Amino acid sequence: GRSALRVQAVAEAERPTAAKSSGSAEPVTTDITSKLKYLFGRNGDYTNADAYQGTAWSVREKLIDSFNKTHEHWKKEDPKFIYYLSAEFLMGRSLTNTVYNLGLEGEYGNALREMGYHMEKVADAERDAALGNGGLGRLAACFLDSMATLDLPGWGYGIRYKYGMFKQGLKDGYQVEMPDIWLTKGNPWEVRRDDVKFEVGFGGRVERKKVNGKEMTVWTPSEKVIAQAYDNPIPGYATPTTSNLRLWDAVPVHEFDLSAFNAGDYDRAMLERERAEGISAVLYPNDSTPEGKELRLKQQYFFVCASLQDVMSRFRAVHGANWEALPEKACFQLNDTHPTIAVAELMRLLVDVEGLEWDAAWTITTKCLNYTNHTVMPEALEKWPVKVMAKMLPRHMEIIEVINEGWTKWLGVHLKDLKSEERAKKIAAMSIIHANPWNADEMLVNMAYLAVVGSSAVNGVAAIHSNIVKDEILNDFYEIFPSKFQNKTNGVTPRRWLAWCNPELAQLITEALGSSEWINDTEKLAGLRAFASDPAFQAKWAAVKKAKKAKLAELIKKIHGDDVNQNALFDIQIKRIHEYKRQYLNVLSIIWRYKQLKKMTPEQRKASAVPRVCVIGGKAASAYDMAKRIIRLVTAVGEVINKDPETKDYLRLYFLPDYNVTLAETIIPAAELSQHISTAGTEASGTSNMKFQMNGCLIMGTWDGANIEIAEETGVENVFVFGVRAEEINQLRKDRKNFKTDPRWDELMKDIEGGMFGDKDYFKPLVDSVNNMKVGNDWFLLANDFAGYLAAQEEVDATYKDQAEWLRRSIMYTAGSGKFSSDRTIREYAEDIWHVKPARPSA
Ligand code: F55
Repeated sequence: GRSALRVQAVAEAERPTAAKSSGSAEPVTTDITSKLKYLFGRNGDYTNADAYQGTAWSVREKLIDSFNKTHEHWKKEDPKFIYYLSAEFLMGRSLTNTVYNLGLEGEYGNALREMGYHMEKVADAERDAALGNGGLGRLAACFLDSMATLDLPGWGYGIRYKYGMFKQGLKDGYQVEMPDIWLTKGNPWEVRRDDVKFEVGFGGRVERKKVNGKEMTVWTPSEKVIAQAYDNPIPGYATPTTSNLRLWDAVPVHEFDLSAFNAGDYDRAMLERERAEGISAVLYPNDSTPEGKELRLKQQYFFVCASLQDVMSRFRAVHGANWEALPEKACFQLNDTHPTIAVAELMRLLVDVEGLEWDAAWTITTKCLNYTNHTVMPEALEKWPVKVMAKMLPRHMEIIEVINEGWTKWLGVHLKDLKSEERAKKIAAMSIIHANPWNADEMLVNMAYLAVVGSSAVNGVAAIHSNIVKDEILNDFYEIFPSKFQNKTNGVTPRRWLAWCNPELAQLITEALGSSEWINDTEKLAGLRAFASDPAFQAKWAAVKKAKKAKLAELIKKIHGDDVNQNALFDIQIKRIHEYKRQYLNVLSIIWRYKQLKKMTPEQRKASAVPRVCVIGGKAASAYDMAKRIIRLVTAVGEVINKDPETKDYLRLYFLPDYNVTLAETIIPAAELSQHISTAGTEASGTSNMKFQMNGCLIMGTWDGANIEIAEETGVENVFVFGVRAEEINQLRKDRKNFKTDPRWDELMKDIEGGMFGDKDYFKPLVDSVNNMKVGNDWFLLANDFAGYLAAQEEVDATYKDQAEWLRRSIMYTAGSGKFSSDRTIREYAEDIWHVKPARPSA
């Protein structure tokens, strides 16, 4: 909106280095019109979607100018680079982010207005780049924004999925999945590099051969594909730096070898195309349990192999075959275990292709690689059957075997003081290759162990999580290499998640602090504490929240056709649907609230009830049956509550379908209370909690993940904390049989089982999963936290009745969010793990 532009006018005036907006519309309108004319054959009478295309293709050129300048500078300076290897980058939309990061909002805002369009509506025509599942993929996207903003020489490397995260629809209240066809109208934010492509092989055989008198290993793959590079420029904020996300598309080898394509080969060539393209066709939509499918391993190797070849070929162009110096010029961050095959691939490239000795190659490999763990759930740790790996990547399987032999041998020496039986046990427990605990005949490659052994540094993503990594998940390794283990608490970019998605709040903050420097120095937000109890400031703060709530209300109206009370407390839970995240517990508390309201007289309700609009959103993995039942429970409860004439003024529950980055940008600024209620010790960090905090949304949370650090920064007394602590979990799980459920809990179980929300049979497994000790055992301890949760909800109501107190807390949240900028996180990675330094091109 208009205010957004005003915030930026302030930001621009103070920005020392960013491209300055002249604000003059004329050259830009001409350019947009010309793009529409010559790229799309259009002449006037543009829709918003047209205006988007014209604007985006025009902005693209400024972006490429900045990209070229940056890369010329980096080529000249030859600094050390960080390469962020990730199977997922959940980028969302690019237009607004690019325009604002480049400081072009004046020019483009004016131009569009002159042409009769609104930037916001135009931007709304863009499709999300949804090349990720959830937190892990979005974290990678925030990291790229911060790396560029901090002028760090660094690229992301991943896969250009043709179909990203599925689109979620609702049919009769049940989730349905639809393909995400995001590339059909072209993608102005990418540049295909026809000169950057690498061969990637699979299968085949491995032989020992004498090459120039030297014994070498030669892998002859039975199948080959080409990895074709696409560059996605990443603009930093308030800097001339524009870095890069390089994504690989899989194409058949023969497309680049027309001589091999003769008439008789037509159908074989077409089949080969399909097989090749299949590799980068679709993102696996699982956010925790990895799918042990061959194609998934193929995707992982595909992008890792292409990325390493790419980095090595650039290194060689400058430094020749001086591979010992590679760690001084390149390091790689493995985003979870998904790219861990890099350990074996870097060894293969150095030993088999470059002819280095094994030990020299191992030193280089371990110096170059680092690993981030994102989960504590044992079932989420990737393990590939040796059989699958040996067939698809025979040489890599050999290399992993040799690594493991060396590793277990080293362990034997290192643990020489242990009794031989204990030593054998420990070595077996730490072996990278081990039997499947559920099937002794099957051998598995443990990718997390391979990542730890092959890396210099291993980190968790929040303080509590890093401690769990050290003390539980990878404890054996921690005891041997304590200094390898670090914490790097996650962060989110304050550009997308505050300044650009909530320009009204950004403007108010800038006015209060007297400058917009907080946008890349979020510790300055602490200055808001001085205004937390100021009634005049509170009133302005409240007005912004109200305006954002109105926008969300509009969206609810569009989707569900209902008008909601905009004075109600907006209570939000948006994240992937998972038993450990406990959306179910949220629903139970909503049902309980509903029942209490029903017991009251109209006068009582009017006198004491705090109206609430509850929103739940999130996708269930397509094969995650229990998660799909939870979605249906949400919609079923909503159907009953939302039309009950006795309660509908006081309580609503809406499931918002197709939760994604763009939807989050509307929902988060409007939220007053957000739910982060995972069983303690299960959510590695959470990152939406940080986005809500920045936007002045109060948090209802368990003592888990980054909630803990958020509470510490905000003041624990300002956060609604409930539930058992992580240290108690193991004992509580053991004592399950002795646990006495709350009578209110029993009542709710009977209600659902008895058909209060219909679909009795469908909900039965849900009830059993938390209620029947034999079936589900309530693994995530919903029953234990239930009473504490209800009590915390009452505290929420009482606090909301005191609007001055609520607003004070809200301001304190934003004021305390400085730590959770991904700029801080990236600075820590750069200093403690990567050892890369800023290199800023001149403006
Ligand atoms: C995706 C694919 C597989 Cl095979 C496994 C996991 C995922 C995935 O999406 N994980 C994920 O999002 N993990 C989350 O990472 C966030 C960033 O560190 C954390 O904040 C969050 O706690 C964690 O669940």
